[in-house]
Amino acid sequence: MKIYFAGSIRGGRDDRGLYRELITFISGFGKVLTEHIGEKTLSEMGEEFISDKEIFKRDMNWLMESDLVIAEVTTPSLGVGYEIACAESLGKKILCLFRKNEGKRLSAMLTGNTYVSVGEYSRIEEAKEIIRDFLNN
Ligand code: 6IA
Repeated sequence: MKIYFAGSIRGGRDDRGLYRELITFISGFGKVLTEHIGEKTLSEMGEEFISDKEIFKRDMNWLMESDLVIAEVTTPSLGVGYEIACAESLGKKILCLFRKNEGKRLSAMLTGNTYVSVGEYSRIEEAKEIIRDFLNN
């Protein structure tokens, strides 16, 4: 199983540690194509050694190749929103994870979209449980 994990990069890197922990957990179920999303060294400015055109091309290829998409959407990111929309067009299964009780509300484009599964959680253990259920179905 090939899994595309999406998380904010230029939208803000506050949750990078959380992404990393989720990616490690998801790796127990299959190959995570986008392991770098949790990298500590990857800043909001992104990678300097690869052009944006190359990033876009590579990520779109990975998205097409993937079996399903898991996106952590608490930190709003245009790139993650774009990837979710593309994944829907490609007919991929999509799970969005959103941390509740932080005074934020998730976009209605996701909460109102019956194609997308949205899992709300407070603690990371709950997020893992949601992922486990999603992947076992
Ligand atoms: O708008 P954002 O930058 O927050 O969009 C984040 C999303 O777009 C992620 O889910 C990624 O899949 C994708 N993305 C955006 N920038 C990059 C990127 N920069 N690398 C890979 N995917 C990206 C360079 C990082 C480098 C370590 C290769």
